[in-house]
Amino acid sequence: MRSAIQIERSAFLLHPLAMLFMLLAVSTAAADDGYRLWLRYDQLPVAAAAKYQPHVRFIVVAGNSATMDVVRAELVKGCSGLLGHEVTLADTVSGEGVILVGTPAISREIAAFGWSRQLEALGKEGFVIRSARIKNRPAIVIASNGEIGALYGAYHFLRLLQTLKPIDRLNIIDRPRLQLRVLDHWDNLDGSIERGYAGRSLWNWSDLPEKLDPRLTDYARANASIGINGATINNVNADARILTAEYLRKVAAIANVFRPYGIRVYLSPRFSAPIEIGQLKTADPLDAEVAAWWRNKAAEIYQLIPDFGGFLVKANSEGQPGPRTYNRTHADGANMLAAAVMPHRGIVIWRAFVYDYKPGYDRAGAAYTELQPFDGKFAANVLLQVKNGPIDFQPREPFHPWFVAMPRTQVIPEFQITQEYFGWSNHLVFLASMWREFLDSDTGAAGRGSTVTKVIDGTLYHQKITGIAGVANTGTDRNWTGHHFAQANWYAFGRLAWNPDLPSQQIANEWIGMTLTHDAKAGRDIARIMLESHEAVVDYMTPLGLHHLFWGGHHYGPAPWWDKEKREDWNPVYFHKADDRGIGFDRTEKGSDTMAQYHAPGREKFASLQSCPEKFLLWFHHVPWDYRLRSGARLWDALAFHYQRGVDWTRAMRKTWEELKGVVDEERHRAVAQKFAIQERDALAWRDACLLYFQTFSKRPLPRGVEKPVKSLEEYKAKSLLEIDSFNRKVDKSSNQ
Ligand code: GCV
Repeated sequence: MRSAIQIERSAFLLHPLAMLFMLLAVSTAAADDGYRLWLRYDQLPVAAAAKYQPHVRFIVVAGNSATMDVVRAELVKGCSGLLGHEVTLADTVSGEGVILVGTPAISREIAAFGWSRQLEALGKEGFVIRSARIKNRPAIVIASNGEIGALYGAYHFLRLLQTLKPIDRLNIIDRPRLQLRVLDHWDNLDGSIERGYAGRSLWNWSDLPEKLDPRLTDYARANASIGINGATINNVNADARILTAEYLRKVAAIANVFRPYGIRVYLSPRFSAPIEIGQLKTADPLDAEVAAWWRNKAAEIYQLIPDFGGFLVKANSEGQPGPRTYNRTHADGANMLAAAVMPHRGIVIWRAFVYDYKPGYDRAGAAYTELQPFDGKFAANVLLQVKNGPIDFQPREPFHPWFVAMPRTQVIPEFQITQEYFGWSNHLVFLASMWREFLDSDTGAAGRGSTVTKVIDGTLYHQKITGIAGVANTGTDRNWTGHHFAQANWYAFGRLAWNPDLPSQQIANEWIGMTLTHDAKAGRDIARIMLESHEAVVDYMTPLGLHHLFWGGHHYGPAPWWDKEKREDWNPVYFHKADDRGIGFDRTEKGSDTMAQYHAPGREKFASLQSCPEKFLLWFHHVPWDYRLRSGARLWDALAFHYQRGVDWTRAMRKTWEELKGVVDEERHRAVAQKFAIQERDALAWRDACLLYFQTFSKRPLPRGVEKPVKSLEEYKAKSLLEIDSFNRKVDKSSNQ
């Protein structure tokens, strides 16, 4: 056995895979700057490693393909690192402690198990991981019907080791619940990122296609490890040039890097591209020449990128061109593009973020009014992508009524992983809790328990293509996401996309174990911080259903007084409607009646002041300042308590983190501690600015227990939090709302 492996190893060194392996090794050289994300593979605690050692000695990976080479490289690197001894590749199963990976098509041993039917049912991305016997010796088998499934299985196995799970009696059967699990990058061709807070774009357009940054490979590894299988690589506020031959060659180079990892590339086309780069006079979707232009463009793309995913389109939204420009419907536009990609099995993801302004309307209801009449009118390869809430990625929103409004339309949710409305990459907020709240929301569509998850995974409306998208928070910052803890949101998005039922606690625990520490007490403390963080941020930014109180344009920090935007529905004053009587947006039948877009019985629950969940109170109701909440506190006092509670939490969190010095490595500990200092300072400003401003209407004193504001309202109004910044933040110049 030993000599066989040695021969195998020397052959391996000549193999192109060896180069990839060495490349991966180089990327781990720098200690704890966060670059390695959750794929650190540092040695496990000695006792755990000792337990694993007899089970993990040799890796046997069937097949010769780029994907199976990745499986080899990742398992050797991962197992060797974690166990602290060299785990080697072998070409046949003999001896004990073998991990065998493959598909029935490429591995005789796996075919011999007779699992083919089960593997078929799990699809090309599903897998089993089993303790089995091969040649009468114990082994661990990672099997799938597809090579990408085998890769996912390998990452799952590594996660078991990384999170110290037992591996002596394995029988894991897993498959992704949603088909399309896509990251949307709002990356511009000049390298900037709209709402990006972690450096520049990862795609270096001027170097491509000749030079491929190794970081592209590490990006693909990270995504594959959590099951993400798509990336839309340019901004939905699109530049038509992305579809020129010059750029498509660059896109193809990226797609080639991603392919072995099961990641398909998507593009955001500009609807007016036929005019801008095609020299046509119109982009009218019903014009024959326009449709032909898109058909040819699709054929050109698929010639270069045979597994191209399709188009993600922002049309007639916030100034973007679209079919409405030509008096056509959204369905006309989407279906025309869908016809162009259909012969290549491509799809069109049409964003439902449309809110044509009408005086006196309610922005929260606009998409429904505009698109609901087209339910059932979209082509079979069109999906509508809907933000989780009806406004715009606010710290807390009720679920978008769309998730029950379009039973004959394929709908996928869009999350925002990048923290546009969450203190950018300066605040710790673990978004899994918010996404869980959304996914668990009971839509009432088909009786109790009709959760959003059941809508989007096809259980309720049987949609054929399912999926989910997340606006990426990645960039060229060494740690990828700006804040070390923001990596957890990328991780959480992938894990929930794979299984929308995963508890936030499990996701947090996994990430902490893989990324920060195996110390049990420290792990519990960090998990508590993460799990409490969303509620705390809501407390100090927008409690009790308030929304969009952000400084205009850059959306960093509070400006509830803001009324300068040209559209009234871009102004905070439009959203909170504070006056002498009270505060909140009346969406009941006495107000905008947007509540009617929800399904009973949820609708009735929201409609009554008494039964409306207090976390959504001011979202749905304009409530008098003296209204008594369930706690007995008056609304004004309760509002103030929420703001204070948020600030208190930031202080407690800083203390807990301080106590973790020495448990978490110094470099990341210090970086996070500095971010926490900013977070506390910002929370304080949020509390003071909002309470001082709302007090001009409530005319009531701050209740006992709420601290006196540090500055005056005028001072808070004079400068945004970015301008008083002493931590060298970069201002996002984009001014889109
Ligand atoms: C890409 C919000 C953001 C914009 C973003 C838009 C969208 O309005 O502020 O930056 O544009 O959403 O989702 O299209």
